[in-house]
Amino acid sequence: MSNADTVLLARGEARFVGDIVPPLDTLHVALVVSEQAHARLAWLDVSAALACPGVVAVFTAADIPGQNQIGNIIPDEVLLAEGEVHYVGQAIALIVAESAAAARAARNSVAVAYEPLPAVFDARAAYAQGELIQPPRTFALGEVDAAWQYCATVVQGRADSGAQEHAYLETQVALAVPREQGGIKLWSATQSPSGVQRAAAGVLGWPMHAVQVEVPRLGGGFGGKEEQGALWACLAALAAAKLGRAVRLELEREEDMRWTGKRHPYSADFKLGLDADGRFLAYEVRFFQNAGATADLSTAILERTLFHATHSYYIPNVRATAASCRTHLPPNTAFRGFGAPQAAFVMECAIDLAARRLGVDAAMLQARNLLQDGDVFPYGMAVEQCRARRCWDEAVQRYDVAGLREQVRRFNAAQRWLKQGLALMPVCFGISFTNTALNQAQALVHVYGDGSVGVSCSAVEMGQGVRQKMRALAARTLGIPETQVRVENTDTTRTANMPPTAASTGADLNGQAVRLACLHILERLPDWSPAAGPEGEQRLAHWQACVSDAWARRVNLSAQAHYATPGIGFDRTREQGRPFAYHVYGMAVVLAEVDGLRGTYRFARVGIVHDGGVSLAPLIDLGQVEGGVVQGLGWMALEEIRYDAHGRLLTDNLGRYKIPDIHFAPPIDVHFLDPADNPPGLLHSKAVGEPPFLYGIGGYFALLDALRAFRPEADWPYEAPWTTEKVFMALHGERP
Ligand code: MTE
Ligand code: LUZ
Ligand code: MOS
Repeated sequence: MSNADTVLLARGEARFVGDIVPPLDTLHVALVVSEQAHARLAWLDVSAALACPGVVAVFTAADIPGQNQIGNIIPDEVLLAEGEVHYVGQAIALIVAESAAAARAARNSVAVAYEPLPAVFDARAAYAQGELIQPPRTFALGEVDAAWQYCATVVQGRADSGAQEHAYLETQVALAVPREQGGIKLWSATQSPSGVQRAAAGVLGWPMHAVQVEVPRLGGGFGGKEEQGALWACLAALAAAKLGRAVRLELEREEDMRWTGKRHPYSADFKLGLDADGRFLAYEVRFFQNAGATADLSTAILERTLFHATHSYYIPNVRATAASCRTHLPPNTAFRGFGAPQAAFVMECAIDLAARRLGVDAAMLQARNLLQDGDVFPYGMAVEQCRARRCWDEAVQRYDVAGLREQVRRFNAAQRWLKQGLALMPVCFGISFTNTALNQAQALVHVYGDGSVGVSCSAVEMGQGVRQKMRALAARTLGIPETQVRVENTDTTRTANMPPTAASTGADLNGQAVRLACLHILERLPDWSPAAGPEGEQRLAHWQACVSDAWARRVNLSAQAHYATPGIGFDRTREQGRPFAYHVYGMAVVLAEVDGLRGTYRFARVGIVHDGGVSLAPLIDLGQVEGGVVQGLGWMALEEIRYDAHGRLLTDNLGRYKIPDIHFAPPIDVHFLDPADNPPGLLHSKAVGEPPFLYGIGGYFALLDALRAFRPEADWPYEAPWTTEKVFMALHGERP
């Protein structure tokens, strides 16, 4: 089954927010942002900007009619700076003009005077100063302090992973158009239409019903528009509401890179204890998360880090502590994996260090400690339907890991300047929003008089194929051809109180709701059987007859449905519960090759066995796995975010910040586990969006393995990413 959306995208026919033709009198905006990471705003004068040609208005915090607040989980984020600024790029004033060029030209006419305040950019430094977003949290299992004495080996170390730019193709964008009776319609590139609706209503001091949000589709989100679409939509809404004219706001690439948050960098201290057989007995880990200047989603991300602290392994005695540290960087935010990759990276570093100490293969320790049914996660949930071992065994066999190892050994013995390295990377990822309340979705299905069907739901299409999945699912449930089904844009007037499309739950939650709505309609069509009856053209004619007959009998041909994931919940006072509906498992084999003279490298091959359940759309899921791995490899290898000493982003374009391209992407073989039922999933499917990102972590260790072939004695710090510069210095710089 192909993805109808892909055809639209390939032909350039897909319509994004930027493709909406705005009203003739639409105004454009430019932002005045902070040039300082932390400062008191001593003086702000916009009068000269107001006098610039084409400028219609300049708005500051004082002009906000409702609340100057868009923080969602914690109300600590102002829309426009008031009194102080907390990061370079924070919005201070909004210039509204007849053209984007006129608005931008007026930017330098806004006078801002800063009184600098001390700034901190490092998570551990912020922690030392007590700058926390919330008190640290701890997940614990067993008796970790008592367990060390029973360990035959104990290793301790530190692991650091870096930030990551979302690099969605479509930058942040919004269009706000005033409606009659007051009110406003927003087209927003957001993963969270209801979140944008709530934030804009708050800023304007209006009830939510006065703000309609429509999302046509996103040119990629990857988490970067889960929370951070709101700021731009609210700014556009503010100007439109104040002026009674349409307002469009679109960031340029460098603005987007400088002003929006990234994946959270983490620093961690770990301690892992093993018995004489290589079984993990005790694990202690402390995470320092660099949250940036405001909470954003940091606390939720920190929570997912804790849930994935032990990753794919069973450890009977665990203490995992995590602190979300407030720094003067743009607020870091959701990014595919949502804190879990950062946790898994630390666990794998601990295993690598233990393997090195013991002189064994890391794979031996990984395999020995894999999760299995009957184990328990540190948060109290039992391991059920565990596929860790099956994925591991199938991958080891399918990709002939023993043969590969021998091949690498021979290659490395024969080559002087090229060395290969191999790593195995299991994956275990919990599915459901860890904030239980978010695990709900709505659908609205209309069967029109001619038998064609319109489906609306809470899911936002961002390239992950959820629209095609919903279309196929509705067609299959109703027993009609896909061509009869259209999936509408996500819109707050059609489905309300939506969670963001995130946590890989989009297809799961919305598919359940769409299916329920379709089933409601089927109940009212007694003459129609979705599974039986005539085939071909006759079948469609029969469907159409049933529909028009039902209409004549005054039967309701529309249905609304709501789905809430059953059986989940988490008690934050005890840090125990069952937060996830199920887990996704998998296993990757990653082969890397390093050029020791240049420090360059390539990933030669990736083989994956993925536990995808019974797929709703195999081609889409394949694309999700491939895309996820490449994005993960980029995070671990190429992509390095750098700020200068004043908190200004240096890597602010795609020349200075290197993301994976088609030349970087290795050949990837993906095998979906089969059979693979999944009772808690929609028609036995499994969520697929985020888990494959974690396979990319294998890239870090494959490179490390290759580097050790050059310098077996070296102990490099566990610091991702392995950029070419770092690889070069590791081989030719000072000995660590
Ligand atoms: N795939 C594409 N092409 N574009 C995206 O923005 N986002 C990822 C993943 N795959 C993304 C993507 C992230 S972070 C999530 S949470 C899921 O898709 C969201 O979609 P789903 O819940 O429907 O899987
Ligand atoms: N968003 C969120 C998420 O609010 N809660 C989550 O658990 C989550 N997980 C992954 C991605 N986004
Ligand atoms: Mo994805 S990080 O849940 O948007």
